[in-house]
Amino acid sequence: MSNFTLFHYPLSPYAEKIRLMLGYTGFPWLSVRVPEMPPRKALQPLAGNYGRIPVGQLGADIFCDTSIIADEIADLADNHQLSYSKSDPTIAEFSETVEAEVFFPCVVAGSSKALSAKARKMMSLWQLTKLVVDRINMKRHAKVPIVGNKDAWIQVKAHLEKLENHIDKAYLVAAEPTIADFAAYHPLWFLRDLGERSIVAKYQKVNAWMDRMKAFGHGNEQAVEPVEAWSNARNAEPRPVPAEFQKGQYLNKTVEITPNDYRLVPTRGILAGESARRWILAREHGKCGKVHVHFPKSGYTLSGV
Ligand SMILES: N[C@@H](CCC(=O)N[C@@H](CS)C(=O)NCC(=O)O)C(=O)O
Repeated sequence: MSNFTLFHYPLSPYAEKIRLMLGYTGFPWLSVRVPEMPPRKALQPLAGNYGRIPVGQLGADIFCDTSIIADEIADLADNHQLSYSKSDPTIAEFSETVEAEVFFPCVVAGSSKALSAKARKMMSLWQLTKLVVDRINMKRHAKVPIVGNKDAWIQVKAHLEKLENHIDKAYLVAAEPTIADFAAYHPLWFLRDLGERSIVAKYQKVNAWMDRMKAFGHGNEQAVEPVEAWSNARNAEPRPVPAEFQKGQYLNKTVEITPNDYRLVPTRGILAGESARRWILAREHGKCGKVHVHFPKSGYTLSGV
């Protein structure tokens, strides 16, 4: 049993990408529910100030960003088609594009009355107001353009048309799901299933593919409190860092890693290793002991302190 743990909240599309991968691969997982916005007390001991969701955990190794979490799940499931680093490069590239080009347009277009009603059932009016203010601030400080309502709809429509013309198999690139399916699914899930926007139903192949994806569900999920996740970290050692990761001018030095696009909050630690695709930060906290926090290089910047 892997004790894979996911820190997430129900309305998060990127978390849905990973929940669905866990449903598809079928191994049991531990679920820590976190608030919809920082501060997230469950995560601070493990991942410092990293401000995005989801975050994954295996023992004393913590994984930030779904590109890294997906690679870990692919390894656990021994299914390279689910990995960004081990699947065919054209699949990995397609996955990154299909997700990046439509995530914010779907979030903007999916923000409907139906979504507000769902959010209202999970949050008080005060929390909901705080969430709206938080997201306005997040967008204001973002370094990527976030589309307005009119452009969002234009881009969503163009995307749905492109996808409808693309689909000629059960899944986007093969008869079995690959990482491309999970990357493409979650923004549309926000639009169709959370926002209840009817536009997706007009694209029959896309709609049927989404139904096939949705049917994987979330698998064998067990809710746990943060203390259990912290104690799992405390009772484990970080995985050994491979010798080929132990290089570079910042090795063993204090550094910060910051997303390049939004939630530009740095995570500080000592660089324990780096590969072509990831950085590993060593951090320590009384609640969880020593942990290694893994970040992708793509989309993040490392700086010396
Ligand atoms: N590149 C990141 C993006 C993650 C992301 O944007 N997550 C959203 C939720 S779906 C987020 O963190 N929003 C701000 C928040 O929840 O505080 C990944 O792949 O994990």
